[in-house]
Amino acid sequence: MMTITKKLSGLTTLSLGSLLALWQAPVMAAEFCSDRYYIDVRLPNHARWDMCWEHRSREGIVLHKIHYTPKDGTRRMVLNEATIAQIHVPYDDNGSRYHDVTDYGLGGRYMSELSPRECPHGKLLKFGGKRVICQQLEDRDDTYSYNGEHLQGNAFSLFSVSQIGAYNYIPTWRFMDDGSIEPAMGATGALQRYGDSDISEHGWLVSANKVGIAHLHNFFWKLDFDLDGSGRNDFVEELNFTQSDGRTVREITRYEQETASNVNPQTLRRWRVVDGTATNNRGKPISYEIRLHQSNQKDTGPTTEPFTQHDLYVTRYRRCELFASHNPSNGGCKDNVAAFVDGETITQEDIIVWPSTTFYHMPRAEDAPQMDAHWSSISITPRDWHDEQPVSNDLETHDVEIDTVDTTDIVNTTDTNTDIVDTVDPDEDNINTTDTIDTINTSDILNTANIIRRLGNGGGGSFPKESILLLLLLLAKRKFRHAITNTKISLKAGD
Ligand SMILES: [Cu+2]
Repeated sequence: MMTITKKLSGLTTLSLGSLLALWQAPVMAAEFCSDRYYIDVRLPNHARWDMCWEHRSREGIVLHKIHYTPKDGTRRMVLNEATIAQIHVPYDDNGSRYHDVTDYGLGGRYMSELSPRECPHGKLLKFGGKRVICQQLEDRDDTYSYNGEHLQGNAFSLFSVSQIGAYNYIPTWRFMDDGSIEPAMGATGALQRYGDSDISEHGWLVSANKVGIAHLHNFFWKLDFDLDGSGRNDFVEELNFTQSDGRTVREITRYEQETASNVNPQTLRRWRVVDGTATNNRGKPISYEIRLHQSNQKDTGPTTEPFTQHDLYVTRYRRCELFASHNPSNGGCKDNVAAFVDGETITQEDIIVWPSTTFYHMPRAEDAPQMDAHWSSISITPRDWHDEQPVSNDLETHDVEIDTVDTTDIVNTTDTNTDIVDTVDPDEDNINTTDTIDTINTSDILNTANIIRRLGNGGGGSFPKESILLLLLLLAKRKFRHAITNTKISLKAGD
């Protein structure tokens, strides 16, 4: 999809004289997919994420070729593919044991059409004419708050909604300005199964003689890490921390073969996917760390559900290994992720990580007739990907780059009333020229300056620098309008 964002984000980085050339330049096609399925987001503080997306009937929204570019840093691939691999929902009365992704599916007719109201200040992405993804910019936690300096962190998120039975699932991916990724799953809607009071020990009485049957939601993700773009030189480590006599000692075990592992609160266990070649400027291998920080509830199901025995699996890539359970086993493929772990070496092989987390849902009276969203998530954070804290507001060490702020950012963060861009006009896939004429107005420029001030020195402001920026932007605005007027026809043709 050709978005105005790409053009405008570059607008203020160019000299005013080259403005016209910029506007007429063709938009560079996405590297791995058509523009329509390409997402390219630059966060207000310079970090950039770009990726492709795909709709599948079972997995729903699948993300591909996920690249992260730190502020002033190198664009590198993190994940070749990221997807939901199963939602397994066994009920306490053993009356149902759902495998929602394979038995039903997150995509196709189960995927809901999103309304603009569900995506405030965001952008709706369409599949086959249906609005299926909401893309939003959002604040995250503080990047830091230290010695009187404060920097608000930001992120962008993608979510879709799938209705399966009475449940609405909300698969969500959050991409942070510091390179962190948070895959999350929300579940709302209504309780799926009730019984009468003779099975009350399997649930909770939510109204007269009506028991909401308790159940587990086991969420599985499938993460194909290809750090720095190469799939075959990544390896996986398990990190444990053993406490003894007041000291804690780190132990690192590198997986040589396919492995199933568990959360271990006693050893503070986490895992790390490490690139075999690329290092940061300090010579440390770049890596991403995986923590299952919500796995304080665990399902250990019957022997017919061996995939519940472990919390995280590491396997060698096989084309037919798609789902954590109920995997299509025709053609000799195994049925579930526990069976995928069959002793194969993972050295110099493309590695897949299958993290999971469990939510035990014991119904409450408050869950009927509708229930609130309950959320489960896992944590994927960079370790030695950077040389230091990658998000900085120090404009003295980084050139004053006005391109931090593009119009999308402005709309999403400070100027929600403007009718710019499809961020607030979800019915349109593409921007038309009428939209663009409005894109920069004086209030936006003022907002831009505000954002620069915030980025520049935590709100204190440095008047002369901003005055220059403001002047440049005002000049840019005049030139820009002129450029648009002159190139309206060529833009339409190129669109
Ligand atoms: Cu539930």
